[in-house]
Amino acid sequence: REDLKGLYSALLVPYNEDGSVNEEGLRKIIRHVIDKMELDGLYVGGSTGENFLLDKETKKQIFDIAKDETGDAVKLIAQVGSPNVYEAIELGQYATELGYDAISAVTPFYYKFSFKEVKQYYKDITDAVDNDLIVYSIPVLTGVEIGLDDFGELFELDRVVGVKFTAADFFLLERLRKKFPEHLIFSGFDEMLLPAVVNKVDGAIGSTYNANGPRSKQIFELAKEGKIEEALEIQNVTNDFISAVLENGLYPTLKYILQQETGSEERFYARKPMAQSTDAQLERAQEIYEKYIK
Ligand code: NGF
Repeated sequence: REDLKGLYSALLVPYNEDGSVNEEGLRKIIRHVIDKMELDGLYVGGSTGENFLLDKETKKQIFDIAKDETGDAVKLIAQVGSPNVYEAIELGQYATELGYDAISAVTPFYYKFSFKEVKQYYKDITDAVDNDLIVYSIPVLTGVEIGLDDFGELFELDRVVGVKFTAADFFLLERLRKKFPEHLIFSGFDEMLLPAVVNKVDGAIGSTYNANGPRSKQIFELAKEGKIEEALEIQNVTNDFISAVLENGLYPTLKYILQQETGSEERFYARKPMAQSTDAQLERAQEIYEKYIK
């Protein structure tokens, strides 16, 4: 799947105060990512979209809006995973019918599933959905660690074409790349984009690319060309930005910046039980916006 390579927005979703999707705001964010950030694709239904706080119908609504606004302009990957495998299958079929280029599924979490159970989960999804699948591994949030040999077993499943690797384990990343040159590896931590590209990942999916797209693209391209010093300089500035964002609160800060960048009057709310931004956070977000993005 050469066609899936590239830089993806982990799509941020703005909500209304009552928890419903702010459709107009979401469409504006999608336009911003495609037209101004010029990214290669959208990863819809991930952590950054607060997906795991949503009911099934709202997840479908977001898949609908993203496809409708995007058309065929960029690649679309639908994150459909859930410990409720029946829902994952239904969402995978739904997104596939809509025309999504691939699906992705987070490792099942909450219960301490054995690897055998995790593998069966991916087999059940890929048997039932006529689309390629990217495993979403994010141990920092799920607590589920997958080792080199286990990745090998998952990659043997028909239609498992790669992994979204959100971890700081560069030893494992290097081993994965060497052992599975044919599978897609997407890096998940934006602050580690440069070392990930040095390790020859095929692309990256991240929250901050929604706002910091141009620098991220430069890092990606320069590193691929072997211009490491130049790429590092941009990663340094990028990481000043990301440090400030993380210190002030990841989603509140990105929501504020995207509200400004898209010229949306309506505030971009979080979905409960995520807390809403405080005035102090909004003030600091404005400073970060002016310093690094505007
Ligand atoms: O937010 C997290 C949690 N990770 C994202 C990204 O891997 C999540 C990452 O961009 C994602 O792709 C998704 O929405 O599913 C970070 O926000 C960023 O590197 C700042 O730490 O770890």
